[in-house]
Amino acid sequence: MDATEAQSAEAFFASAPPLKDREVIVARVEEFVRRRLPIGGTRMVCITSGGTTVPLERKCVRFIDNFSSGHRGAASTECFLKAGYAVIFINRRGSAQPFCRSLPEDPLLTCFEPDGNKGIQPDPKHAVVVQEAVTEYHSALKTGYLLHLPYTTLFEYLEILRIVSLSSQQLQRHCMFYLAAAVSDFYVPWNSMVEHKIQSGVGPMAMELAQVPKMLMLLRHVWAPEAFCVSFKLETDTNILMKKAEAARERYGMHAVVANELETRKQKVIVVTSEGQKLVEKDAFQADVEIPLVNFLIAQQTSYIEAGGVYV
Ligand code: 9Z3
Repeated sequence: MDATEAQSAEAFFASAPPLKDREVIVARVEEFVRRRLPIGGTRMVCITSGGTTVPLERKCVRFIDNFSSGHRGAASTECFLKAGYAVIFINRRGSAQPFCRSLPEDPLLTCFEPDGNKGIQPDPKHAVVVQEAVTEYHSALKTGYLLHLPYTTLFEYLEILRIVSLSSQQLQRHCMFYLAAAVSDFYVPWNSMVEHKIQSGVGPMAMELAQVPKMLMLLRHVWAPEAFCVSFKLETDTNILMKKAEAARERYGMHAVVANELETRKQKVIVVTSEGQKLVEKDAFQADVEIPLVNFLIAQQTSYIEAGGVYV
């Protein structure tokens, strides 16, 4: 990567607002990574999920958002945990969570009912799914296999991703990055952002957005150069999807790029690796396309580890 790219990334972080609870997050990540040592035991994956927001005002009333329900990240977290991986789940506050995908939309209000004695009890209609979700989630937390780090803004997302990747360097090829979050390409730099709510009634408004530095490049080559890196490419125009995915793999040196089209993303994806393109589809017996996708990527990482890093 060239010096200008590294400089613009440094400038981004230097001007970003301070990350709330930074020390706590760093300590939790370091402890989580330490539990995976010595290398060769449990592998670790960092899954990003949901869409980042780009605030337009420091005291933020308005923001730009990127689409992602968080389903891909939540389902994949479940699959990696089942496969024995330790998972750092970086997700957008309020987006889908692992083990909760079969709960109704407002689980707290719908799954519980008054017991007639000033207390509450699970509604029998939902008792089984609630019990499964709570048991599986808490068991993953208690056994130290799941670390959940929520974000809202693009600034928080990139700060947390940098903390995790720098910390995970020591896991070398036994760490995977699975970057399913929908990350904004444009933003308003903090030092040029207005403090108060932008006023209306003054006619049309023009706003210039800066380009977000290419952090995938930094992650891959500087922050965690040995980790197995998987990024996602989302398009709505299928005619350009594969070209963009191939270009992303080459440009950023990703080990795999998962190409998906918005409308069919839950049924099929195409994974681009140095070996070519692989169609991964959900079959009639699988609940989610993430099951075959995660299995395929785990096998790819195994080859990467066994090849001693000579892979790309
Ligand atoms: C994806 O492509 C994800 O698969 C989806 C998942 C966001 C489509 P859902 O959360 O959807 O299950 O509703 N994520 C990456 C999207 C993205 O922003 N990629 C960037 C790009 O395409 C590269 S990092 O330029």
